[in-house]
Amino acid sequence: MSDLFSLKDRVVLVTGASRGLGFAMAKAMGEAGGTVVLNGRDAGTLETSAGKLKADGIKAEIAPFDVSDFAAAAKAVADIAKKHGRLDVAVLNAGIQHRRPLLEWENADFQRVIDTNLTACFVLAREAARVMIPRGEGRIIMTGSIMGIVARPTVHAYAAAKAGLGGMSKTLAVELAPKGITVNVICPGFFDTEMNTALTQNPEFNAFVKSRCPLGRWARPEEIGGAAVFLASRAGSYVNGHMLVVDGGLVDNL
Ligand code: GCO
Repeated sequence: MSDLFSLKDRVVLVTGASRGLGFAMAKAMGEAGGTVVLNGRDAGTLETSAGKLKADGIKAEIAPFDVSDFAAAAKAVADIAKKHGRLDVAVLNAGIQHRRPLLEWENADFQRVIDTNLTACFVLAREAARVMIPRGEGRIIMTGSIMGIVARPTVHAYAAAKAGLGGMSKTLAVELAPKGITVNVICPGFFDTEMNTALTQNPEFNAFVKSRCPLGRWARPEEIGGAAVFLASRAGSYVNGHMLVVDGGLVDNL
């Protein structure tokens, strides 16, 4: 692969990386030469996931913490920077879902989703910027969603958080660009991940995705990897404050 997409000598943190889209992005960025630090809540699961990457010759490490434990998240970023002397790329991807008809929502459920999917990204972006600014370069990438752009019922807090990332990433992008840091959001469409098992196994929803998406199928997790490598590498150096939709054309298809 040409140098344009190389992440050689780059240190990359990916939150929510033990499975799903986070794992797929970590794998792609590791294959591009980066040292990937996998975050997740469970150390054992993370070890297994990091082991799969190492077996492929990828430099992988783990950083177990819960992103909604803001103090732990801040410490983890500082620890990575101390160990490696740098943090080049922060992929803020960890997210949870909660699907209920509106009248069944508890306030605490709304807050929990916002804490994990939005506030944690703010905290981690700030802490990543703290260690990136002195070196004059860095890339912050957040996992948004087409649910921050279009809607479906029941996922109120998730949609609010993902739309929130869209706005917040732009203020960060304009504030941090003079310091050499870009901030972008990848907005996945419907991916066949564990988080979406309830949807992939629902015949009606499955049929909806296949008919609405012009590509006629769910996305495979590895199909998110290229977007992350692009935004993290030299290839993406002038892309800032952007929302990169990876949905097979679904939202454009009326
Ligand atoms: C949902 C799904 C989401 C979608 C996502 C598309 O219930 O809407 O669980 O995770 O897959 O919003 O990016």
